[in-house]
Amino acid sequence: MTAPTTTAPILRVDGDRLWRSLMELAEIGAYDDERTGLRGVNRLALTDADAAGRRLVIGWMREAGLTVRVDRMGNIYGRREGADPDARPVLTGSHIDSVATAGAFDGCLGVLGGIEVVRTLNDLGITTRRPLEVAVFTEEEGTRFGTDMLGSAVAAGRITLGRAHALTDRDGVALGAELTRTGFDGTACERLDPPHAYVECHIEQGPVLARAGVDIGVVTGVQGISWQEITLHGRAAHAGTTPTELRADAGLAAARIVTHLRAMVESGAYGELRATVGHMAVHPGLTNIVPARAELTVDLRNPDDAAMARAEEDLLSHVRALEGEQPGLTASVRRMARTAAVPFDEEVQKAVARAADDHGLAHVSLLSGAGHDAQEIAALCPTAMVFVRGEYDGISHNPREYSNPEACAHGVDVLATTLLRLAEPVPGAATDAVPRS
Ligand code: HGY
Ligand code: MN
Ligand code: MN
Repeated sequence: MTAPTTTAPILRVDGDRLWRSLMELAEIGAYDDERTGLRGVNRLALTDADAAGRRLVIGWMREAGLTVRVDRMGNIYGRREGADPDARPVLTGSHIDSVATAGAFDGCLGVLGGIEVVRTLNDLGITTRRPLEVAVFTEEEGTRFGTDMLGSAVAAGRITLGRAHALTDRDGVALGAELTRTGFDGTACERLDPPHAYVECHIEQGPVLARAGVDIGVVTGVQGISWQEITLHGRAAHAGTTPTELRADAGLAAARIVTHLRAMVESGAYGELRATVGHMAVHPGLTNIVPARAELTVDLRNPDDAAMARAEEDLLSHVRALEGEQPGLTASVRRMARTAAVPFDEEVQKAVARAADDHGLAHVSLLSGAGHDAQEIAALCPTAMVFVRGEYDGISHNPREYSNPEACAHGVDVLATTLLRLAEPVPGAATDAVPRS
């Protein structure tokens, strides 16, 4: 696809209206976070809070004149018709499901930014040749049903609907049942027809843009992701009477894995590997009983697929070695999610960079440390992302997550201009820049 060459208009959105929408959505699933003293957001996929957020967003889509459809994976699409209804649409969007200790921006900026672009096009009476669609993908975080970018992976065909529906949360509740319970078991086909292009606006969730002193990131791609669940089976025993050499201590084995992962990262043998044990539990979890069982999740990230594969190998052989360390200890490993590094489309990246230049916004190019729906939709069409700078070293998955109103508006301005150019404004439509409100 060639990047749009027209020096088409630049589009400025209404930053205050965008901010109001962000703050209103953030109140759904809000909680007072004791650790930080801040207002956090807990809106796990397909919980009542997520369902309420979905209904609020669908209301805003309809107010903006979008035709809304929900597919069998619960993905929501709002469609703005173009002059050429047969033209493949330009797609934008992201997710509104959150982790349990979220802020107001992760995913939401991309969905509400897309709706704000539509509102601005409506305000200006701009018609585009191509339709424009705004997507809300289901279970992007993967924190409830254990597989991230799930809705977009089903839309792109990497994961089947049946497999996704059968995934269960820690209480054994199946995703398919939750779609039905919340009323988001839509009827539209879950496989997305390839759009013309996809551009997603998202907070960076890291320190790069702030350290570079810029608001905008042109995202070159996403690093590889590997999620595994490791269960260590030991033997419950009395904490006082059981000699050390007779123990099969699952807790000890789990601790050994945590420290081994950090040693792998610090060894430098696996490039820019990042390793996280986000969940760890021992059972029965009582003071005077040697742990019979331990479960932990391992999240590995690496921009280099070969180094990632070697790291996974190293981890697996370490787990196998632990089995020989204590009599009777065994381990089981379950893959939860695995995606290779994904490069984004050069032409779409250029379109984003050109839009930032035309807005007079400095920008840097960078690889995404986080996973995003864009990495799945990239399998269907030319795709790239606009990153928005965060404060406090871009902390995220923490209620301290914060991007200021200016940075959010700048990011969505760049998104709006990029989308407009890709969707091709129909001559005669008002195309002046909208003065920021
Ligand atoms: O895990 C991630 O990178 C994203 O937040 N789903
Ligand atoms: Mn996200
Ligand atoms: Mn996230």
